[in-house]
Amino acid sequence: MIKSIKIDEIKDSRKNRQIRAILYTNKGTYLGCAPAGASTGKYEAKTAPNNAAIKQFLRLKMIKDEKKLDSLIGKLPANISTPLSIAAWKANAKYSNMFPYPLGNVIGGGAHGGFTKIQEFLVCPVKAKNIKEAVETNKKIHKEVGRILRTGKNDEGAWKSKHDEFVTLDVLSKVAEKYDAKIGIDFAATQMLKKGKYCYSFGCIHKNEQVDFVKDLIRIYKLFYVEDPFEENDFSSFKELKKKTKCLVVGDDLTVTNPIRLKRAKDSISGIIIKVNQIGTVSKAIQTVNSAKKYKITPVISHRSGETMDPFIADFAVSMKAPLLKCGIYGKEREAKLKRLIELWKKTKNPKMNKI
Ligand code: 2PG
Ligand code: MG
Repeated sequence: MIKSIKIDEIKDSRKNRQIRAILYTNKGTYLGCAPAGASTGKYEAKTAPNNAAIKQFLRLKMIKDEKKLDSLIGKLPANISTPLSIAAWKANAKYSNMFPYPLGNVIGGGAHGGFTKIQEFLVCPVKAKNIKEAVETNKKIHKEVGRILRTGKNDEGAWKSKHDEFVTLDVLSKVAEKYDAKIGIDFAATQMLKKGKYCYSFGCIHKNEQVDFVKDLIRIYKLFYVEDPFEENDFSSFKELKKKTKCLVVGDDLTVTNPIRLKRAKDSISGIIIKVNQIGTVSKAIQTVNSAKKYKITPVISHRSGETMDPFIADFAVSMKAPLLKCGIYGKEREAKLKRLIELWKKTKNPKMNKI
């Protein structure tokens, strides 16, 4: 039972102010924080200025039962419903013994800062036997790539490459291979589209050429994962690519954790990004994860570019038996999630790495 709820503001990794909810219950105290995206999808749940969002919540009657909280806050702006919903979920969290592989952001660009127009170059330590080894492998890759690129880091603690996408992929694939890790890309393609062309740092290619171009990248760099390779309404190109490849074809801005958009995308994708603040509440995100599993689509629990110290996504990924947790590698907000995975592994009876 909820005794009281406190709402305040904290700064995220970009120093923007985000809402935090603190739930005092008879079982204990639970926190939830709102993260924030930079490359947000058009169909994500709407937010409101923090003050206005908090006011809307305060107008609701006092809520006593944390299990009922989600349904009452579902219509509030996502920047207030998300932290409340996360805090309430923690009060009743149930875990599995299946751990996700960390999908780590090594090099970045696009809306997160950097020269490449591709937003994220990711690695996944698919051969790691336990979570500690997995986290450490990603760290080693990040460090070694940094020594080669010799640049600064962006919003997600990923290196800003000063090379074009091809040279960047050459660098990453060499290092990843050394550590038996696979690589992936988040194009965040909506942000790349200019007058019917997808623009890379090496130049632009016509929209209609993108399926074949992505297919070539998958083959050349042995990619196991491509996220948002097409803009957020292009269900048919996703579908065409899915037919032509075994690589995970993942929707983010396309699907925005929304069960209705997922249903429309079920033949277009083989993986789906899950971000609670895209849909507003944990219960709706759980609904999307469960539908994805029904369609044999891999759920990928994900951070946002603006993150807080809340490790929630680590707990959520273990609870939902998600095979992948997409998170940065460097920076205290990212490391809080990775540390939490290791802590949970130690607490779990018979822990296992999930199958991708
Ligand atoms: C993404 C995310 C996280 P943002 O596109 O997948 O990396 O970015 O939070 O800016 O939407
Ligand atoms: Mg994305």
